[in-house]
Amino acid sequence: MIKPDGVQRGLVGKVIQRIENVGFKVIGLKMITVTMAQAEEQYAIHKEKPFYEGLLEYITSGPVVAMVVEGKDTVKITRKIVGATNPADAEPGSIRGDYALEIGRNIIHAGDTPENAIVEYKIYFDESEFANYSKVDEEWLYE
Ligand code: IDP
Ligand code: MG
Repeated sequence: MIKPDGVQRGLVGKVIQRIENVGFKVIGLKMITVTMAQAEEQYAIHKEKPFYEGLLEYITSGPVVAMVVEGKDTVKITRKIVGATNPADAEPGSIRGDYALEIGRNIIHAGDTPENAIVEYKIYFDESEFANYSKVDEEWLYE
């Protein structure tokens, strides 16, 4: 999910480009404004954290771009492309390392396990919305 700061800062194209670059297949994509109920569901594990209220305010503060992608080791590789939670610890070359300065304005959200990714996409997508297609580069991406 490209968070409200990513949208406001005009980084939607750049972020999606990085996800596409490695070869992932985008199967779901939409601009939405996260409701408070959806935000509470997405960030339920952080309910007791001191930053929780601010996090809900941030993620609901403007439109976001929600995206579902498919590929090999998608969660592991996406987390590397995204970079560490705190941009100060994120490597140059990662999205957060290249475009963000603060942990509370870190541009992008990504599921941290395959199980959580599924739980999270269900907040925003019905599986019937996913595009079912093959990409022409697949035979050169996968051995
Ligand atoms: P992640 O986004 O890298 O998975 P999480 O630890 O799951 O990181 O935290 C969720 C989001 O909560 C972060 O992306 C960030 O926006 C926000 N957050 C995490 N820790 C802090 C903090 O200490 N202060 C402010 N916001 C935080
Ligand atoms: Mg997380």
